[in-house]
Amino acid sequence: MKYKILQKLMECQGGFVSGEALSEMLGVSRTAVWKSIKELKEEGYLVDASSKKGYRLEQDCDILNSFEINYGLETKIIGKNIEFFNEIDSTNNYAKRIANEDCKDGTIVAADCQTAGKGRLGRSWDSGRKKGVWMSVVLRPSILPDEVQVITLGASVAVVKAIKKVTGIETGIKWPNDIVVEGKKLCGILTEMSCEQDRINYIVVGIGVNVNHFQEDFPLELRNKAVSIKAYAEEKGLDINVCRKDGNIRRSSIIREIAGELEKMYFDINNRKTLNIIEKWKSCSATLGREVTVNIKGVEYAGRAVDITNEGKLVVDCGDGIRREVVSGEVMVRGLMGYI
Ligand code: BT5
Repeated sequence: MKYKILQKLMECQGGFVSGEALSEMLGVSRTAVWKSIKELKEEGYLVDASSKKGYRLEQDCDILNSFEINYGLETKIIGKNIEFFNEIDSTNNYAKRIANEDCKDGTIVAADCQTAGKGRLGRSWDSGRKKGVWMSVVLRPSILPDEVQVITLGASVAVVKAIKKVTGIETGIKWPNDIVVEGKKLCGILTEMSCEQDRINYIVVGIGVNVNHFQEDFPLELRNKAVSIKAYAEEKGLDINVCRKDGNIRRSSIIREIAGELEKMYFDINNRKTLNIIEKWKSCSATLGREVTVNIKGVEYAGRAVDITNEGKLVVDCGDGIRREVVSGEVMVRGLMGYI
C-alpha cells in the first residue's frame, strides 16, 4: 500500500493531495493512508503534511527499494521480478538460491548494503550502506557453458553504457570484468554459473558499482585503487545530475539503465549475435593495446593485449613472439600500470 501512495504522490510532482482523495483513489481508510505515510517517512521519504492541503512529497533523495527500481523501468525480462533487501550477506548468494528454486529469468536481486559481498576467487567486495549499486541478475541463456564469458563481457558493456547515460562519465573496461576510470576501479562483476555438461541451468551476474562514496568511505587499503562515480565527478568538477536534498546520485536510475542495457545484450546473446557484444566490448576496452602481464599455469609472460576472440578470450602477443589466448579465472591479468 505504501508504494501505491508513493506513486500517487509522485504523480502530483510536488503538489499536495488530500488524505481524503488518497483514501478514495485507493479504496482504503484515512488511517491506512496515514500509516503508510508514516512508513514512507521511516524509509527516508520527506513527506510534507498539512492539515488543510493534505500530503506532498518533497522528493529528491537517493532512496533505494523495489518501487524506485521499477518506477519507469521499460524492460521486458530483466527486472520484471525484483527482490530488494536493506541488508543481505551477498546478492549473488541469494540470487543463486532463488535460481535453484526456479525464479523467473531476469530476476533482479538488489540491496542497500551487503555484509559479505564477494569478488572473484574468494576475494571480498566492499559494499557499504547506501553507497553503491549492489545487484545480481539471474539469467537463463540458451548458450553452451563454455560460451559464458560473453555474458561477463556484455554485462561490462551494459554498465559502461548505463554510467554514461546517467552521468555522462566515460569509463573503460579492464579485461574481463573491471570498470575503471583513470586507473581506479569503479565497478566489478562476478559471474557465477550452474550448468550440466552441455546446458546452462542459470547464470548469476553480480554487479557492484561504487556510486556515492566519498574517497574516505573506502577502507584504507582500497583508497588508492577504488573510486566512486560521485568522488570522481567531484574531483574533476563535473556537473552531474544529483538529488537536490542529499547531493547523491540516484542509484535506482543506474540500476534501471543497467537493466535496459543488459536486456539488449541478453537478446543479442539469445539471438546468437555475440559478435555485436565483442565489438562493443572492444570499443570500451581499456586493456587492448596495453602492456600486460599474464600468468598462465604459474609461468609469467609480459606482452601486449592485442585482441579478443569471438569466445571472449584475450589475445596476448607475448615477448617470445607467441600469441596466447587467455581465459579469465585461470589467469590473472595485471596491467603494468596498476589497474589498467
Ligand atoms: C570483482 O571481483 O570485481 C567482482 C565484484 C562483484 C561485486 C558484486 S556486488 C553484487 C554481487 N554480490 C556479491 O557478493 N558480489 C557481486 P575481483 O575482480 O575479485 O575484485 C575484488 C577486489 O577488488 C578485492 O580484492 C579488492 O582489492 C577490490 N575491491 C573490493 N571492494 C571494492 C570496491 N567496492 N571498489 C573497488 N574495488 C574493490
